[in-house]
Amino acid sequence: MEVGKKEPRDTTEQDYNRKDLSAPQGNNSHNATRVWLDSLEHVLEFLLKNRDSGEAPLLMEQLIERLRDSGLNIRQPVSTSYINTIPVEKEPPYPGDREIERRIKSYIRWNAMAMVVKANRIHHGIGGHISTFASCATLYEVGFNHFFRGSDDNKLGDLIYFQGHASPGNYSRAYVEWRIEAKRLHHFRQELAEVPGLPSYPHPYLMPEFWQFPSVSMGLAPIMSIYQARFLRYLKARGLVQDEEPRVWCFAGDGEMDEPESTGSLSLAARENLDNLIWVVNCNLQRLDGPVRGNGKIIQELEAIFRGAGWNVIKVIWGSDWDPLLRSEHRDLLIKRMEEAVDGDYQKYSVEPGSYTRKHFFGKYPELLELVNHLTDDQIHKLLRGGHDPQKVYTAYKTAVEHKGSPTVILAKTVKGYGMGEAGEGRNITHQQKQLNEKELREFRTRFDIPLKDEEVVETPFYRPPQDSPETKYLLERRKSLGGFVPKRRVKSQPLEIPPQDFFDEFLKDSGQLEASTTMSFVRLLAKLLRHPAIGKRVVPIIPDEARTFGMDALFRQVGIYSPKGQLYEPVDRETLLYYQEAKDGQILEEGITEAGSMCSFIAAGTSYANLGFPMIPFYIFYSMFGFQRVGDLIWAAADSKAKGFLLGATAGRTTLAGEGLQHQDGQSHILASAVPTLLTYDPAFAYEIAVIVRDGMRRMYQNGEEIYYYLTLYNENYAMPAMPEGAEEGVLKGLYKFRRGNGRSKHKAQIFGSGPILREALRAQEILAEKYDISADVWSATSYKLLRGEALQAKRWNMLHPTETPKKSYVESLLEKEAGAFVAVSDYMKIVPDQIAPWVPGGLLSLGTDGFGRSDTRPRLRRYFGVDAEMTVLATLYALHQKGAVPAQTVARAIKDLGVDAEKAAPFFL
Ligand SMILES: Cc1ncc(C[n+]2csc(CCOP(=O)(O)OP(=O)(O)O)c2C)c(N)n1
Ligand SMILES: [Mg+2]
Repeated sequence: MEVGKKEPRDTTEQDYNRKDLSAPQGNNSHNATRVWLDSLEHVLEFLLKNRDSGEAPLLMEQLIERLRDSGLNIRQPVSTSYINTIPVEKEPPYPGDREIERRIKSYIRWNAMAMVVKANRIHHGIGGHISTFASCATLYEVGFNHFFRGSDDNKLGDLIYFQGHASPGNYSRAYVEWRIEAKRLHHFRQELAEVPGLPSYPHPYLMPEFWQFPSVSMGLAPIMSIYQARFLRYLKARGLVQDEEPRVWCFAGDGEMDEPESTGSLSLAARENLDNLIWVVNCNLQRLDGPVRGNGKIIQELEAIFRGAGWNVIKVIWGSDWDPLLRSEHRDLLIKRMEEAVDGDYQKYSVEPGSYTRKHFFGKYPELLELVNHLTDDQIHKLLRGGHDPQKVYTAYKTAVEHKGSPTVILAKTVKGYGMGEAGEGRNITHQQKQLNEKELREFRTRFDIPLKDEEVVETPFYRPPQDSPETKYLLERRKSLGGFVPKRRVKSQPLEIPPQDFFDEFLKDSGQLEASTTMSFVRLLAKLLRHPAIGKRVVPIIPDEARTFGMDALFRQVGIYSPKGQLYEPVDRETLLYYQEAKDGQILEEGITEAGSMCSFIAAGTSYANLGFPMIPFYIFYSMFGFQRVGDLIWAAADSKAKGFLLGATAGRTTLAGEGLQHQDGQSHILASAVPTLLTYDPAFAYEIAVIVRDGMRRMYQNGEEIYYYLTLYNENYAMPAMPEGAEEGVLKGLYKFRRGNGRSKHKAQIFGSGPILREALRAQEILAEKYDISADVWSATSYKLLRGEALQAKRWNMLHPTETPKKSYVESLLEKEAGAFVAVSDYMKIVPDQIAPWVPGGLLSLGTDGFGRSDTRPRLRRYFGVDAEMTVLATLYALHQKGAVPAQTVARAIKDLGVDAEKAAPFFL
């Protein structure tokens, strides 16, 4: 041991008892610490004594606030007092003309209400909502007059997700903006009327010049808005857009926050510092049936969730009328009372007269009762909630747009059905209220000063101030200075030039000895597209943590994984060629395990051609089982959004994905996909089919401007890829073509349709049938039953409606009419997939498929179990021929034995 150095020793119990471990620095600072600790002890003593007074949390909050104000990095508490986040002293002056804005807002309120009332008067039960917009009118109007930026002058406008069922408010504003005419308001929810009406909700598909984002399926708009904001950053990081960054706003309901999609991706928004994103949650404390959190406080609960996730939270709870009360000497007691009351109480206060609130809210404490002595009952009833006070809302929005480093959520307290009075204000029935009687209409008119006479009110006419009125001038000037009207959807982008045919040629050739799966073939094509000098930068590969499963890890190095932070660590596989490379300008969106998030990225990229004026080509590749049945509603929203791009369901097929079992093996996505009208679905078997489909898809979507998108299933079975047969292209795209003829010499004929890797079972069946049963079977590749059916339905409909004219023949009919023998279809999907075309197959179609739950086992065993292997295909062909009288029953019975099929095994359909 060195001389002069003290030997270290363990801390002893006496040390702890001496309580001086916290001040090792020396006597002076030791004493100072002692004093601080003592004073904190006093505070603690005080708090413990006043445990029930509600002062403890307040004091703690004030302390934390002070510490933060003084620049210390203090963690935010997850919840704060039930008061506005921004104190009154920090409110900026209101920049607009409050009076004129109030009048405009009132007219918009009136028309929004009137359009629902009128529609339901004429068509009872047509529906619509009054109370939601009534609660968020101020939240919208402050935005329209001061914040929402339009996209005129070729700028990128703000991207705004409006609360879906508040759509009457948007239509009504468009009307007072002189953008749409009264006749369209008259036809709200009557889109099939002669005068085209207005869609119930924000549907870009149905009103493509107006709506940008579908938002009424609860929870989808919130999650889509996160990935939209993120996609803007992605484009910027990759140097693809240089304009001033638009903001993404999302208006959502408090009930809507219960959807897992609403809150499921909050942490991504915070992690990636999306300060271009602002959510406004309209906390009217009610959902459809009743209170959102009657026994609690939705605003407090949401605050904790958002803060916990790292968001900037701004609570707008109380209107300016409360400011003097909150400035009084009884401030703390008032806050305590505000915190005691639950949302169910607050709902009651909005329904009952002021006397009730005086007695039950303020009356609980004599000091508070006295505090409101100077107010009449009516004044108490009208004490505004923050979300109805333009000053408070403006303050919150201004703070939100100036906030840096994280997304902001504004939790605005409102009253559902505000202004509807007895017809529904704050009542549980308000969500469904579609009618107001004469008295209620008159009260509404009076409350909002609508210039209509008593006798006019009965008719509930729409009202808009004349074009040269101060109100119209004001609101038009406001919109002009903010860059134009919103919402507005416009396709500004130019068509893309698609790579020429020879770019794809390598995929049309025979692969020789080389075996590959359709997944590998697709990945090779994607890698090549990424390298294309013009198109490459527009390709957006999206993967939910499955790149290695699909053999896409080579792309990590080729184009990098997008991360706003770049790569702050050395990846463990750095010395390998294909290491996990994250980069600020990475091109891959590696989303982690979130199919919902990935789908939102797909939508953001797929709508970029319209919403950002810059076409991008997303390729979203996922486990086919976790596509349609997992995020089917987002796939539906993609169609409504007019998204373009390619969805790739990989590891497809109930039997091709061997081993994975019931929860993974997909035999149904093609049937679920068949329900989406603008989705083109394909089940390709070979590399050339994929190349033909992808090329044509790019041509149709990005060159011809068709607003469609694609779903392709990809499999992981390896085999040699054949060359494309002469002239097959048309059939590949239309859904069916002859791949290999039978020998033509045999006694009987048959036609077998195969899809995906199961086409190879059909080819094996072809051989067995020729060798053992003297049957010449032609084998067809059926790439899309959905498309065949769609085209056949068109022809059928035309024929039905034009009975005296020469009937039209569908593609599938003209293709099959000259073919002889029995028709059998086999695929790795449910029988109902090929059955889609059965009505047009001469003599009917016998379909084999994979109905039932999957099992973990080998491919041959699974294919036998579901009855989609070559042997079962042979059997089915024989049976189909027998039914036509061509083959005796004994031949079929013998074949069952010869082919080793167990006829008594239970059918797997319901097992
Ligand atoms: C996924 C989904 N489920 C159910 C509905 C039906 N629905 C429409 S509005 C609504 C209540 C919405 O409550 P909230 O989000 O609080 O909105 P508010 O009208 O109160 O502003 C429901 C259940 C829907 N549109 N979407
Ligand atoms: Mg609500």
